[in-house]
Amino acid sequence: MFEHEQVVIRSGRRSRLPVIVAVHSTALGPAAGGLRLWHYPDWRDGVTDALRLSAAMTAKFAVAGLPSGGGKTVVALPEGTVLDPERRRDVLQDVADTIESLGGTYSTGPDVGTGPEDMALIGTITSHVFCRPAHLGGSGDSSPHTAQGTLAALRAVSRRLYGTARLDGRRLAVVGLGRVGAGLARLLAAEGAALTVTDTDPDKRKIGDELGAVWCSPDEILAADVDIVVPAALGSCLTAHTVAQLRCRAVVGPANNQLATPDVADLLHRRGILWVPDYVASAGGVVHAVSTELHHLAPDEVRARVDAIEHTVTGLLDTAESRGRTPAQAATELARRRLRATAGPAGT
Ligand code: PPY
Repeated sequence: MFEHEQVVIRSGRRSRLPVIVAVHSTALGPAAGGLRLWHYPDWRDGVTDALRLSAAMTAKFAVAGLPSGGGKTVVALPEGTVLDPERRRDVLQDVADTIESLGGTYSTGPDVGTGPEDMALIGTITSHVFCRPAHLGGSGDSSPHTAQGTLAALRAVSRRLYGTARLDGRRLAVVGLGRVGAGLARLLAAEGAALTVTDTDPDKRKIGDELGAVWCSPDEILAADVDIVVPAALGSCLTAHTVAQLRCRAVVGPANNQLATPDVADLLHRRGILWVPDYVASAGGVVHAVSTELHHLAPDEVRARVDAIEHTVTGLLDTAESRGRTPAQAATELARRRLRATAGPAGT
């Protein structure tokens, strides 16, 4: 079933690359979601990614209790493409034109492959952009806040499984040391967690060493003997095959689209492994951006909203337990309920 409100696929005027903007829903408010600038075997794979990621943004905002809708932009780069600065600027301007043409229905932000400087450039063409650097009036890099929100989710899970929200001495495996993963690993190390880490980029081993973490190869880390696995790399790491290998009690992390297919949530449940939906654990970044830039909250109020992810997760785990559901089902039902409670797309 096609459930998106609008999907725009355009060949960029300057770059001639496919710019894909998927607006999944504006039922709760104007849509937001980052710009993913990434390689795909075929541009159609970029469309599939945009469709899934934008739907997850709708659920992310609904469960976080924010009045925004879900969208995402993907620029599908052919495999092996390296963008020089000039071409990168062309791509970003093409994206900005497309967003501007949507007239505020959708605002973009950072995602895999983009950051605050890219948002600054987009901001020269359209005002519908989050996370520009602070000196330009934006809320800056969202990744520390995504990491903070994931920490809040981990506390809720720790309390449920071990009776304490403290993570010192807890064994965690962080899969991926990009901006969010490395930030989260630092927060966890500072708290005294025993870390195992990995990344597909061997240079990231330095970060692990700095934190006193055990390095593990990417294809072995999911089977590591740890308490909690924390996916923080590109999506779809949870498959029937990898779930069978897990030795942990929970999987909680900031990576988007962790499940290869939705039924993998049931496999995790049947193995007695607690999985917090990615769109719940990863909400800290958008919560920070939207609360700061749209709702103009003070920094301590914004921080309280990010930390409230702990209560959201606790609530979902309670509901799941009392109704005999998985946390994934409890989250889907909460999102549906909040979306049903509205009249329809914004402005109708
Ligand atoms: C996400 O949370 O998946 C994002 O897309 C990041 C983001 C951050 C801030 C505004 C919009 C999107």
